[in-house]
Amino acid sequence: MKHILNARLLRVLSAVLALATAPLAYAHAYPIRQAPSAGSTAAASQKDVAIDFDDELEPAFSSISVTDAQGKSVVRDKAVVDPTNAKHMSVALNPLSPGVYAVSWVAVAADGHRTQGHYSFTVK
Ligand SMILES: [Cu+2]
Repeated sequence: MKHILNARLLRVLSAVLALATAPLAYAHAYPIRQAPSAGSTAAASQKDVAIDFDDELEPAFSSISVTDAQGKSVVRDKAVVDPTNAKHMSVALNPLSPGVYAVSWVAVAADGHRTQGHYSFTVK
């Protein structure tokens, strides 16, 4: 009888633990604002792609790549995490010609968790 009670107690304890640690899973960094935004039309004068995240980023492991329809990179330099706002990452662009551009980002949050995503925008 005693071992059955212990098994039940263990199950309850592990359920409580799972609930208690669940919020940590949401500490990953996700974009809250993208400029240009997904599916939008940008001007050829667009100078950069900038993304604001809901959590601070680890600059060494976070990145943004931007490629044209042929898959050719159009970034001027590596993406930079703002030293005064670790939730903001941007990358400077070469002059753009009309076409569809793909943005691909990787964000490593301060807790070491990695998120990634991609979207496209159009230059008229
Ligand atoms: Cu996390």
